[in-house]
Amino acid sequence: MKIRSDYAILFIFVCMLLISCSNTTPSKKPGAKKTSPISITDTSTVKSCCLKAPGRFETKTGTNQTIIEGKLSHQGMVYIKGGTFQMGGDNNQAAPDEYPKHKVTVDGFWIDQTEVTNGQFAEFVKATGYITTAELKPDWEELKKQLPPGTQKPDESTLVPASLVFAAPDHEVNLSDYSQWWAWKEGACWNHPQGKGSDISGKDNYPVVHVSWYDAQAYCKWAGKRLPTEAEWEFASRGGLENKIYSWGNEKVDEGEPKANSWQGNFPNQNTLRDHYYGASPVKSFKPNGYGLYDISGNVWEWCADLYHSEYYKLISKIANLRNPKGPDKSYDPDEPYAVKRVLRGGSFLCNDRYCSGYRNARRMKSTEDTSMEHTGFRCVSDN
Ligand SMILES: [Ca+2]
Ligand SMILES: [Ca+2]
Repeated sequence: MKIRSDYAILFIFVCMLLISCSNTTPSKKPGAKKTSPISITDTSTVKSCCLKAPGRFETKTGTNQTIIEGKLSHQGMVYIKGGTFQMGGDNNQAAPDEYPKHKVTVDGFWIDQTEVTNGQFAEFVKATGYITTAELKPDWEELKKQLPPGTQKPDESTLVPASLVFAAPDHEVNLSDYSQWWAWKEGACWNHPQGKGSDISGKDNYPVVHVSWYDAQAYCKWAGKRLPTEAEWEFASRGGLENKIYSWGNEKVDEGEPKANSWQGNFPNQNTLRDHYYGASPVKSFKPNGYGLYDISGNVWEWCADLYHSEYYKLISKIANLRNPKGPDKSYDPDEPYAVKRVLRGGSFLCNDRYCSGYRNARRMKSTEDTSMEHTGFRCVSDN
């Protein structure tokens, strides 16, 4: 079981890096405006620093590439007229961070009808020469400044450009242990999604994955757009329906016709393929929601602009006439209290009711800004 053992070591390493990265911010964070109407202070009373979600680590060079703001095109976008809605959990699957449900107003905005595709991301890379976070070798001299004093250098073999790839076990596993189905894969990145030797030939219309929050921000800037706020994303996902669990209504995800690319069967070792897709599907493979948005539920998780704070709704819900909230000004996840995290929404091909039910309108996910994974992508919005 040498491979498993290596993974365990690596995950511990990544965990250490996540913790260590908490107080360090890259010199440039594209678009990282923090204009929250409230201030949330750190409530670091949580003792545990268990690794609850795999993450990568910050690489300064990955965030310093200059991207010139591009000219906006509304091709492939739809305009959503603003409105007021109830934001937050709709059923007993909701996690504590989805409560309380609270009234939010968002102004109108344009939004991509689909997740950003490989073809679109390839155009961006071709035009800018951009290098994604996953393609950069970690710099130990930089990393160790962010780790507890005396931390030993990990094996050189782990300090390589890499990303997190789904690796299904052949047996049931403890769902609290992510390392059972995530592998740190050398060479995995947006155009080599399974690592060296893999490619995206014929997959121009699949969502781009293995992109960090920085990568998503860079693309948005190049496209003259931005990432959606969490409130905009949820308003868009609801598709004009009120207080429904899913973007299509309340019919359970595995009843009736397949409505989103998710995981059917026993996650993560058995997939019945009821929706015909084991991994990501081409965008527009499932019906759009009421606003004409495809795969807003499922397929790949989508980065939002907002920082993640587990207590955010509790605090912000006390504000009357809440309009265009932009998230807290400080990140806090009790699972990893020292990590700076951003919100992700919508679930992925790995979600099912046994596990995360990520395809619910209100489900909140979070990850460090430098994390890239096989099930994570994004879509963009613009104000005009
Ligand atoms: Ca599927
Ligand atoms: Ca999606």
